This record gives sequence, C-alpha cells and structure tokens, in this order.
Amino acid sequence: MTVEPSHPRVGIAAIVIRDGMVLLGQRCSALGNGTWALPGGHLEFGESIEDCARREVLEETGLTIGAITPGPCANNVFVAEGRHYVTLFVIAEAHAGEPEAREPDKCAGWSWWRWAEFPAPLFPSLETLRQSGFTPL
Ligand code: 8DG
Ligand code: MG
Repeated sequence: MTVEPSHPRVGIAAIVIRDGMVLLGQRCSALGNGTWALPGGHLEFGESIEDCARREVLEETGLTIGAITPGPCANNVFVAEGRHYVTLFVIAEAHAGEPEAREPDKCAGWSWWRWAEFPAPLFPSLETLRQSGFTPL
C-alpha cells in the first residue's frame, strides 16, 4: 500500500437501515481487507456530507437513501498503513431495492445485520462507534 503524506482525511460512512437492520459489506480493499464495514468513502473537495453519503451508497450498493440524519464521528489512526481518518457517520433509511455489489473489487457483497449481532471483525471506525455505546435504532 502507498503511504501518503501524513494528514487526516474525512471518511463518510452511512448507517443504512431497513426493517431494523443495518447494511454491512466485507471489504476487499487494502485498508481493512476482510473487515465488515458500512458503505462509504472519501469526502471530496467541495462536497457536502449528505451528497457524499448519497453518492457513495449509490455507487457501492445501487440503493437510493431517504432523509439523512447526522450521526456521531470517530477518530482512527491506522498506524501500520500511515493513515488517519475522521469518520462522519450518517443515518438513513433505504426503503426499496436490493443492494448489489457494484464495486466487487472493493466489497464482495452486502447483507443486513442487527446492530447487536454484527459480525466480526468490524472495520476499526465502526468498531470504535460500537464501543462508544451508540445505537442508531
Ligand atoms: P473513494 O476513494 O472512491 O472516495 O472511496 P472508496 O473507494 O469507497 O474508499 P473506502 O476505502 O471505502 O472509504 C474511504 C476511506 O474512508 C476508507 O479508506 C477509510 C474511511 N472510512 C472510515 N470509516 C469508514 C467506514 O465505516 N466505511 C467506509 N466505507 N469507509 C470508512 O474511516
Ligand atoms: Mg467505499
């Protein structure tokens, strides 16, 4: 993995909810390979948090999310990879459609999980969120 100059970046992660379940995918990307994570990605220059969340969820899953509620944040340093992310979580419902793995090189597939029954290992930012005691439902 390329080690970039050291400055924190902003990651947007969407807690996509349907029928009391949350959408998770197992990452194939170099960072957090094999961990379970929320759909999300980098906040681009000039982009709003809502637009980024909507764009990333659509690009990665094909789902369109409804009204977006701001959630908590997490601060995670990936020492070995030389990365530092501030993750902004948002919460939204996805009323219709089945999630598809639209970026199979990054995520093998999506599935719905109860918050209390999440699989392991979680992507570090999501693990941090869970350990904070936050529950979105
Ligand atoms: P992009 O470069 O196309 O914008 O994004 P991506 O290809 O979807 O990258 P990503 O790795 O999915 O997300 C970008 C970074 O956001 C990721 O390397 C680490 C950070 N990030 C967190 N927390 C979370 C999270 O819970 N889910 C996702 N998907 N990314 C997160 O810090
Ligand atoms: Mg992503």
